[in-house]
Amino acid sequence: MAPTTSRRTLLKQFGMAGAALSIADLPGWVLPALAQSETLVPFTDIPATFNPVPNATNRTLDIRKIDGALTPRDQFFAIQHYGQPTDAELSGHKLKVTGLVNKPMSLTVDDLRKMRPTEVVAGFECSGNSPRSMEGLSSNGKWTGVPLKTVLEQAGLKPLAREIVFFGADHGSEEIEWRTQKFTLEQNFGRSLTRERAMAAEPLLAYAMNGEPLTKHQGAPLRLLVPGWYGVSNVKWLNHIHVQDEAFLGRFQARWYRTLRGEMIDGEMMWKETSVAEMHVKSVIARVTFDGKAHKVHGFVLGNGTPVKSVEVKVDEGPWQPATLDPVTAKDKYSWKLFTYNWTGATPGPHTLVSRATDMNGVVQPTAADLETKKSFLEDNSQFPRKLTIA
Ligand SMILES: Nc1nc2c(c(=O)[nH]1)N[C@H]1C(S)=C(S)[C@@H](COP(=O)(O)O)O[C@H]1N2
Ligand SMILES: [Mo]
Repeated sequence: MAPTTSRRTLLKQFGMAGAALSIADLPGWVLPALAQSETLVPFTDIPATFNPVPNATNRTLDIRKIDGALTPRDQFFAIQHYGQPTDAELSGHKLKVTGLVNKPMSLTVDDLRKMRPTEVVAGFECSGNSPRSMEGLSSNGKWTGVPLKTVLEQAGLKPLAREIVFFGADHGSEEIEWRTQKFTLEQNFGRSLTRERAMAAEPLLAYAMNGEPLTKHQGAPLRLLVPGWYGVSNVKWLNHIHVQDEAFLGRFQARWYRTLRGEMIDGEMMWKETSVAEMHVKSVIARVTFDGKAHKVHGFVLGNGTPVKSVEVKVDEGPWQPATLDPVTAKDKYSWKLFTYNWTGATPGPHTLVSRATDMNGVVQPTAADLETKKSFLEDNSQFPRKLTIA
């Protein structure tokens, strides 16, 4: 079966969407689509309090529902710090380009639609995604838009332009402390990219996902997409690009989205604070199914676009065993990569399953213990051991 064909679509076509399943262990969860003979083996590590509430402003993906490469738009995870902007704030939307440019601009999404479109399949996760959120602050979409570079070239960056700042229509009151002074000021959500990064081929001004206009959750009518980077760079409800010389030090650039970690340099521990940027390679076991004979482990890998060399699965204290990468997503640079592992000879009783990914540069997904010197919780790409019980 082509990995891009949704199993749900197939089930619908054959009128089998209502296959009988035991829902006893899944309070508050929508059931994933399964082939008629398959059952879902419930994880025993999902806290009773964990509930993704699919229609709230914030959304967590139920990763057990992943049944194809693209996350449907009503399931795509959603996070924002100031809530969604109001419809009034979005009406008459324009993208302004101001600052160190030869030609300041004001573009409608229709203006952008008239430019040559690009498509990219790109998955991302919030840098706060971790086992605590059952790794559900992650999704994968096919994005359509105009390369950021095209618009910046039309505006013409002046020689002094070094920092490109992106603002959303959403805003909030920020307390800014400076030594003994405190200010409360209204600010829009803002993130920046260096000139070099902004002028690279990948960043996209996206107006559609999975072939349909963005929904409000995804930042309609326009968002920035920086393939290979953590979610925070993908500014939603984008309405203003400001070009400047100095580094942008707004809250979501310079304060909230930083990671503090210790690094041994020349025999001494150095404490580094870095800005959240490219994703670190991570694999996650998303679901386990049973077809009456064998168990199958399904999962995904996210990363910065470096090809994935291998994914391995370990059962209890056994050896690492190779999993199979889905060949289509594996070749799609910024897509998440799907993998499966055939778990044969599962014995009755409780088990722990864990996966780890290794990229072509030899970077191996760390264990939680390996990340001990990472003090702040963002950018947690640790291996996620999953627990279940075989009947
Ligand atoms: N305008 C705006 N864009 C934003 C945010 C925000 O608060 N406001 N949150 C960011 C964060 S922290 C994440 S993880 C991603 C989530 O994108 P999604 O909601 O499409 O999944 O959006 C980013 N873009
Ligand atoms: Mo995020």
